[in-house]
Amino acid sequence: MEDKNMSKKLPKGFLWGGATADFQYEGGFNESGRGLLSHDYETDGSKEHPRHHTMKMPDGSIIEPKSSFILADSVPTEAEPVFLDDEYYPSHNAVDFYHHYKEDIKLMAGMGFNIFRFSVCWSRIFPTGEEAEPNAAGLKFYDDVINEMAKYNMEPLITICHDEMPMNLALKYNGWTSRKVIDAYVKYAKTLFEHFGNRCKYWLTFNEINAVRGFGPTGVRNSEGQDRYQADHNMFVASAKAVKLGHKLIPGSQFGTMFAMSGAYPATCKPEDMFHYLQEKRENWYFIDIMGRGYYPEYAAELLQRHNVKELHMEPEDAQILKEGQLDYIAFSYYRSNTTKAGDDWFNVGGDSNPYLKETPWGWPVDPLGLRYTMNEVYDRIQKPIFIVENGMGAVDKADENDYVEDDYRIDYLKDHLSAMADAINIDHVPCLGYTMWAPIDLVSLSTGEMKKRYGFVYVDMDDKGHGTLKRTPKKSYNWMKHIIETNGSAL
Ligand code: BGP
Repeated sequence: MEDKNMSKKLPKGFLWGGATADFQYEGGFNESGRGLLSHDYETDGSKEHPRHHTMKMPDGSIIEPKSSFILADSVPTEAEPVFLDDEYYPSHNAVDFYHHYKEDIKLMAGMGFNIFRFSVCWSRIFPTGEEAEPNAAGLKFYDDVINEMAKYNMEPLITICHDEMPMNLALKYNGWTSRKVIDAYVKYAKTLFEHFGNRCKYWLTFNEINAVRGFGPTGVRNSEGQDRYQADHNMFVASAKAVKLGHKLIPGSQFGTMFAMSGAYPATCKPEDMFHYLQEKRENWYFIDIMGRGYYPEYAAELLQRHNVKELHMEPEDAQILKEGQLDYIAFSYYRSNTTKAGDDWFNVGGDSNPYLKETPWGWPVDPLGLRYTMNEVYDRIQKPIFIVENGMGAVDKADENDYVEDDYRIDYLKDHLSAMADAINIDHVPCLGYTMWAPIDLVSLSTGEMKKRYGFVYVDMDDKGHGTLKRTPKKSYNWMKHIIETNGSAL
């Protein structure tokens, strides 16, 4: 479906960059007064390595749940988080952007990035989420980062909350189920607007809001059903309040929320599979519709009932808040597509494999045309510009003795996806602000908590247990991407 004759050159001003998340990249967990973060306890979700989450019970005993899902339900209110000396916590040091930011930003600038998406660590700014005043040392770190970027004319795209919260808010209020967390979030967002608004135009209120659940991201103990959807409602209100406030405080600011979008296909043309597919799509549209259009869609009643939600608690002013705090653009991550059929679980990421697609070593189907499809679908529905803020290929990179990686597979993946994106923009006329690839410098994988699943244009010498020199070495894809950006897509 790729149109080989059509130019891939992108419109003037297209934003090219990369994307990262604080707890996977930054490290510096005990620097600048950073408080405990939910992800300090939930860092590893692979089957072989259940998410790490140690808690001290009131009687002093230590609990270590066996899986993230059991985990979320079993966190007792009175428990205190503790760290065990002999355990490795990826969020603690990550790949140490905290001390390497100058070097990393220079490397990104070397590829020609004009934007860099990063998330601010909430507990670096408000260590418990409840302080009266922000932590000045935490703000300074991001000042330094943004000022360093400015030297290269690289603008920030700030994710206010990337699947995390100060641990205190999670334990004390059962995370996002409480409206107290809305207030804490809005105060935090306001601090960021007042402090960085003169240098930052593009903002994301949340990362992958449709996919986040579990104790780490939402701070909610039972992250399904009633509690989960209540938490989502509170996040919608928090986002809308932040958008309204941001527009007021920062003239010309542009707000999005990031949604996890996988292309989805019905496994067959059987009507039951097609209807299931419709319902499955609504699992995502629910979030995009509410935040992009500013109201709950009619189908929400059926969806909530299906998820055993009895009633969402809403304040009388919420409808107006949602209306006034609509997003300016729709940002999404796109890595893969899925198939779905009647009887599959909701959110059944994976489904049956698609015989028409190849898969990555992690079994993720590679589907560039699905990206073009998704861009069209989102724009047709919401009629607001798109921003692709995550896309990339996780692979086991084999570095030679000089730490050099020949990652032709990554080049192929990116070439095909960027070409599909260019076709959506140039042929289908989908307005798209930019593209930030996940993740320009190798960092800790979210789903495995390890280093072996790498995405970067730049190799980082670190292993799954945090050992290594942290030396940065550009891969083959680094120069390839540099050329694509230099030609604004023409070389695709
Ligand atoms: C997205 C997250 C990122 C990131 C990416 C890749 O869901 O927003 O934080 O990690 O997925 O996922 P993984 O590292 O599990 O391959």
